[in-house]
Amino acid sequence: MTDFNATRDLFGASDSPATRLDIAPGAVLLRGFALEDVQAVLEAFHTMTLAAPLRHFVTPGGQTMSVAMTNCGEAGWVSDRRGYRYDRLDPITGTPWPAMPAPFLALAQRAARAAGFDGFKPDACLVNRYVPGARLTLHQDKNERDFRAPIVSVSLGLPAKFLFGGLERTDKTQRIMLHHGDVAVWGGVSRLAFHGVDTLKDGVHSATGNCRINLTFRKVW
Ligand code: MD6
Ligand code: FE
Repeated sequence: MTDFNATRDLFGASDSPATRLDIAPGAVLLRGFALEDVQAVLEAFHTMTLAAPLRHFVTPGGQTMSVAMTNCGEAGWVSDRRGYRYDRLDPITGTPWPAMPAPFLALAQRAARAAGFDGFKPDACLVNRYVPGARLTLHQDKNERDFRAPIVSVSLGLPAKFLFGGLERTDKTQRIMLHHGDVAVWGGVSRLAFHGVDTLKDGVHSATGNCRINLTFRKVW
């Protein structure tokens, strides 16, 4: 199936168990890259979701999304009947999104550098929570203003099957399992590739319980 080029210990501390896999030009998977940050990142996740609770957005078509979402950073991704967009304010609280926690920013910048995108300055982190049965249909991330910056995507908790296609919705998709601690970094000619997440299978993970948490860092403005 997928023709991965795996290279062990290309980056990071010499005792890092991380492995780097090329998914497509500009798209790499850093297996286990976030493991050393997990404790601090999950603590920050719990604190920030108290200020900006996870919620189920409604798509412009009127469907309630199965994935629960929230944001931190200056720009937050929101959806309602009027469309998808980024907003400075949380529509639930009417206040700015919580600041990006330091452990989030540090991890995102370390991963971007390891993937060859030095100087990444994310101003948005979309936080996704999947419970068994939740899925994300094929989409492009194209509401950001600047496509030169990559997206850094951190997976925590239950594993999920990531679908990675091409620049057309109908292009063939690769299927890649994303595990606890994996980080995908995604830019260059793959920046606008269609992608999605297959229906989450039931299970329990020691770090998150019965769910998968995904953090995607973007440069929006
Ligand atoms: C997820 N991720 O993994 C959803 N988008 O839960 C995304 O939609 C995504 O992982 C752009 C780049 C990487 C991603
Ligand atoms: Fe996406």
